[in-house]
Amino acid sequence: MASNKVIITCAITGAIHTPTMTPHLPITADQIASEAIAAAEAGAAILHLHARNPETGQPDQSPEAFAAFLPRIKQATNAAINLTTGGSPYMTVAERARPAMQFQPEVASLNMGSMNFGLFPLLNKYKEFQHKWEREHLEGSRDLVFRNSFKDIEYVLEACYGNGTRFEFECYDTSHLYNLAHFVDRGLIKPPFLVQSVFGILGGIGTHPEDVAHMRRTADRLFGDAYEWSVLGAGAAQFRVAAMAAAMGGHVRVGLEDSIWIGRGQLAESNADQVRKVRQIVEGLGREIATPDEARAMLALKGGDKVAF
Ligand code: KMH
Ligand code: ZN
Repeated sequence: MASNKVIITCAITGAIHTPTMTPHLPITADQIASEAIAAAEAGAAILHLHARNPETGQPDQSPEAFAAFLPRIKQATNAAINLTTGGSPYMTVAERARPAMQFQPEVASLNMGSMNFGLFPLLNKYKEFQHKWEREHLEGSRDLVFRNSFKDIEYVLEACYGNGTRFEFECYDTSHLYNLAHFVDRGLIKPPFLVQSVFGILGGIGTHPEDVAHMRRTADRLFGDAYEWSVLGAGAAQFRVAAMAAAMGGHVRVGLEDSIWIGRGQLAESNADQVRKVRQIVEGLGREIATPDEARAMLALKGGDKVAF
């Protein structure tokens, strides 16, 4: 870890949660833009963005859907924009990579291995849904493989690397760290790189402190000083995992993409509230949060003026 400063990434809306789960899930371009701007103002240095259909709230990976909010966010904040190439696990990698290819962001996510992606336990929490697609989205995950083959990963790397886009490597288990090491060994990934270790997705590693320590020590052994370690805790584990990482010198990711909660049984009313809460944890430990430009320096990002939006 090059610096003691903590990069806060905020993931504004994602493709996991559905409109029925919380009235605070950003869905329209306006909501996504204003939530992203507020999250940056609260201290997020990187904004991880998905798009949604404004009427139904369904994940929408069309470049047009992203074009509806990207310029506004860029003009209003200095935060580094991170576009998803994960989209929804139901999409093909070609579809998923289109926004990052077109808009050439400073950062894009890249999922480092195929896996089960079990959202179906969420069905037990909701009896009715506002939209038909929501139940299908959750139930379909019982028989879903989130596909990220070596060929898929090569596709995204080759499609985006030439644009100067660098990656938030989503690693949901130690095997994904070894996959990442494979691409580093092939010279396809250059340091410094951001490892976003994901805890608590059903199909990936758990959220126990031993899971967090194991991912950290495995990444340290594989990558040494070549990487920056960040953590993402899904659902109720979000702040517990963030606190562990902040105490261990890592960076943190929050946002309604990964958790709709701000406390036990309490819905987060905004992404900015989650940023403020994790900032309190980080600063309470005597660490400082990184500005967007400090994050750019740590991750060798190309600068907000070199994007194609
Ligand atoms: N939803 C997170 C668990 C992506 O967008 O590429 C991981 C993620 C994947 O954000
Ligand atoms: Zn995402």
